[in-house]
Amino acid sequence: MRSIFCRRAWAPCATTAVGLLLMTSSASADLFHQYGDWYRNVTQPTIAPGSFGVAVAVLPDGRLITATGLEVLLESEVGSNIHNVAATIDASILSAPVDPGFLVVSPGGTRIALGAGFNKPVIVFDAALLNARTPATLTSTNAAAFAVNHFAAAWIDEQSLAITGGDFGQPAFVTVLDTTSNPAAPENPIVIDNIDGASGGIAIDDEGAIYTSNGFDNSPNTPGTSETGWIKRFTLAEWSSGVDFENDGLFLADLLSASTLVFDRNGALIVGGGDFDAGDFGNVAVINASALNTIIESGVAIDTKSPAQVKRLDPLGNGSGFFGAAFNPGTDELLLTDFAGWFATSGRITGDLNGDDEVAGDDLASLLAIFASDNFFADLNHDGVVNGADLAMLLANWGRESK
Ligand SMILES: [Ca+2]
Ligand SMILES: [Ca+2]
Ligand SMILES: [Ca+2]
Ligand SMILES: [Ca+2]
Repeated sequence: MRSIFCRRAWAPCATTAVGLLLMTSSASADLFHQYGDWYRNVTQPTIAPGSFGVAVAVLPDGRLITATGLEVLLESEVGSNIHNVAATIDASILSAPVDPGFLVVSPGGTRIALGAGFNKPVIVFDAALLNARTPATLTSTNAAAFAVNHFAAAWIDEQSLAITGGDFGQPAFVTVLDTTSNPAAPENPIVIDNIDGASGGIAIDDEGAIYTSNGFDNSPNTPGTSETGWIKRFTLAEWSSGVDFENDGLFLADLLSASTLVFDRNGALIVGGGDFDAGDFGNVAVINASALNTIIESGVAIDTKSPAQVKRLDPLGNGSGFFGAAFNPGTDELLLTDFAGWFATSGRITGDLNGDDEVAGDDLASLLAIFASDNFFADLNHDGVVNGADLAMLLANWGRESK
């Protein structure tokens, strides 16, 4: 797939606009309604010495990929919670462990970008290199290391990576990195400038619009300037010609710190982070797709206090935590990450094994065909075995369709 915009001019290329694959919302039911019904624990790899944590992303098939230390790990199968080393970073491109910053997979699943963290590079490589039997060694011949400022990132297509960055106390910005450009001279122009705070999260919708936030307000006492957790949307036409965060774009909501932004397959926007000064933390916020569409198309403000528009997910159940988030396109789950633990909550109704939004005969046949196995999709209570307890859960929801 080629880039969605013309090089140099930042004008949309009509002939390549079909390349956008992100969050194509089907006519299917809304995952939003099921999130938070219950949570399962997800095992994270051990944090490697020298790293502050583990970065995580999800492959299109639902397996987690993670990064810590100088390694990239791959989950052995969907939901296995077993993470095996699938690539190691050679000292020629990175000598100290990743912080890490971020890990993101391109919409087509072919490319991976690993933000190594403060004063470290963004490392880009082909997903096909990941191999748990014979882990790849990432070098300058099979990977590209770009010395670019970064906090969070989102792929626009298989080539272009939108990145939030900035320096402490200075206005943050968004750049778009051409990952095929020369690492010695990266093509990485600023497209959104003058964010009055630290870098926040970033996400791209199916129209190529960029969503980003003020991650930590630089000037909380200056009226008229953006505040921690302000999320704004910039259309493709707007950011392609360069915009100013404070003066341009569409204000969507003030939620948490929005230091994570990610879409699910229905177009709901998942918001992570925390705004401690405002007492807004300890959960992940999910903005329903219809509330988003309404403000974009009609200008009607999002009511962040309405649970029908913005759902708050608190997997720890105690109002604490500072969460990151990812959407799993293979399982329709949200992955919620905090230092205290990782959790997943499903957008599917219990018993809908194939994700077609209803519990019916095909689901029952699937469950019976893999009875006594440890199949992730049929192990509805996640106790490691498919048995009568799971069958009972499926039958309890028989005939149910998601909303
Ligand atoms: Ca401000
Ligand atoms: Ca706020
Ligand atoms: Ca089904
Ligand atoms: Ca079970």
